[in-house]
Amino acid sequence: MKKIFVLNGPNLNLLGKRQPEIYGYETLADVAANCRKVGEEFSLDCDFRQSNHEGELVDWIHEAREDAAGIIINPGAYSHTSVAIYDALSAFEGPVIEVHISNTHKREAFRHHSYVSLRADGVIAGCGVEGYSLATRRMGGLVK
Ligand code: CA2
Repeated sequence: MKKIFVLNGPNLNLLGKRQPEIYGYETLADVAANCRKVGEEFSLDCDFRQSNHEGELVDWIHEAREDAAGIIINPGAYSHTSVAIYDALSAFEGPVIEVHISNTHKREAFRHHSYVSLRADGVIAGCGVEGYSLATRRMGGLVK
């Protein structure tokens, strides 16, 4: 089994509890269970985490340099603001896939730019929480 990190940024702990018209009805725990299930098909051990704190996400990306073969990340609003997360990901050598549940390009202009996309090897947006399964499948092909 190869370990991958699946990292989630601020407010994603509210998934399934608020704004279902944008983010759907599944909770982050449902998403984690599904990632683990899909991961097993590709011999991936999904280490699934969420934080509301930029520095904690940076620390986890540093940890991934030693412990993870790839990173799937939904940085939430930090996608649009965080040079620190971009810099941390740039120091990670494995594949990075960025996931957004909503289609950020169909939303407010401030969501159209992502610092993380400058580093990501793949970007999935607007596929709902299925984007995490798609990203896990893709990661299975990249780290085998
Ligand atoms: O579409 C996405 O996955 C986003 O990364 C979600 C972020 C948003 O700032 C990005 O522009 C796009 C927001 C996450 C907030 O998640 C919530 C979920 C349920 C209820 C309220 C917030």
